[in-house]
Amino acid sequence: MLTGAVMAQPATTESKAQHDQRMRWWREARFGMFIHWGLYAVPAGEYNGKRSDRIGEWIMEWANIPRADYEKFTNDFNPVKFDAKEWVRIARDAGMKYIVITSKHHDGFALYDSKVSNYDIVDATPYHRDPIKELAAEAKKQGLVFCFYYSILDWHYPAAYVDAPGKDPTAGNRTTKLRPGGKEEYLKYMKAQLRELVTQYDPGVLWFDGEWQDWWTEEDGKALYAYVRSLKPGIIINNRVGRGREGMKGLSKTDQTYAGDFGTPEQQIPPSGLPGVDWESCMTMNTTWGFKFYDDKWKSPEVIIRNLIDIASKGGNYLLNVGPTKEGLIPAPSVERLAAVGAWMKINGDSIYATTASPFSNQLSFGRATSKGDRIYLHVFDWPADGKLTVPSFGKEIKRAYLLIKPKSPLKFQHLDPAGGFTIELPAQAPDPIASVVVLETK
Ligand code: JFZ
Repeated sequence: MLTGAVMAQPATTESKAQHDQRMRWWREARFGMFIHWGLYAVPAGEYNGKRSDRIGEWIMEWANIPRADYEKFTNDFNPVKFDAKEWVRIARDAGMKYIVITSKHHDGFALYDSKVSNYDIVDATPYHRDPIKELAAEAKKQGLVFCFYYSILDWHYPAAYVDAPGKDPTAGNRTTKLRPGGKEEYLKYMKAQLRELVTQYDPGVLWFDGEWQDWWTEEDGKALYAYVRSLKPGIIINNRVGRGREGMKGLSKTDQTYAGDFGTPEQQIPPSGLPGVDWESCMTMNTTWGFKFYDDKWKSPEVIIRNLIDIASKGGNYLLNVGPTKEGLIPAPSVERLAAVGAWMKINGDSIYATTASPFSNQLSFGRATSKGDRIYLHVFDWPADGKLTVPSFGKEIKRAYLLIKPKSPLKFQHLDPAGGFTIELPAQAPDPIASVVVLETK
């Protein structure tokens, strides 16, 4: 065995330096946009008058819709208002550095022009255009990394069927079975689609999902990981390619090495940082990934911004979702919230991008912290009423302290003996009610 080799992906040999180099842009980016867009935007959470608390892109499952009926949504998927330039602008202005879009979700419908299927936006819908081609080009143009989500679970593939009480055999379901010989056939199909995706659109990440099938093994995951890397050696692949993921917590188990470059907590943030482990929390802004017209349980900008900070302080990335409509629009409440995050990031982005986790051994009582070089960024959520911020010791001395928005005005600070912490004197008013950043330059 090579010393220093990264063993997370036994299918490839890569030194630690090579691995760090491949992960570099992703680690520095910290913030990306998830886009769940597909045929499920047509029913938008309602089928035959039935609504649900469940997620919109699972409607084929919870409304028990047979394949032949679900296919009819293609007739009404005509996103004439889709504007690649505008979508990328919304992401970029939010401070996001990459975009991950559903190339194919569990429903099996391809959002790009696939030559190995007719069940795609170009062949099967009145739109007859490939929005992915425009989005990939526009992302590149505006300096964002373009990436794909791809579901291993496929409710539309002919060899797949559902075997569950009360369920139509061709409807959606949490798990499917494959007819004899179906797995080999389906593997060929997936590889053909993945080849199209990687060679035609040059994605920075492949974000797999739907791996929790009985017929999908860790060996399959390792092989698929190696296949995608063979198409583009520098690509980054999430841990849902294999079977290592521990439920919604999303990080890989440690009993053996599992395929994948990063863990995928879903709708949650790990309680603490995980030194040496790359991870990305994906979250919705309301309660669904795919568009539901009646879901108005929106997170506030405060919650979203503090989630971004909390995640960065633990060394992770934040993949924040939008679910565009069948017309091709990102819902207005999402656009508004992203603009609020962008306004905060424009001023405070230095405290997020290319940072690493908090240097403090415990979570700070007043907020969070990140590090970069000889700087520590303190994110103050609760501004001290007496103007004195108490900062625990972190094993280094402070050289200078200032507000990120006022780098030329030093803040006074005192050393606290014998505990080794500091107090920093702050102005009476918080510069930002959501999170104000204090920079500590250390010796
Ligand atoms: C998955 C998808 O099912 C979901 O539609 C969305 O794309 C999200 C980002 O990823 O979410 C899951 C993952 C696992 C389970 C349920 C939903 N699970 O194991 O029950």
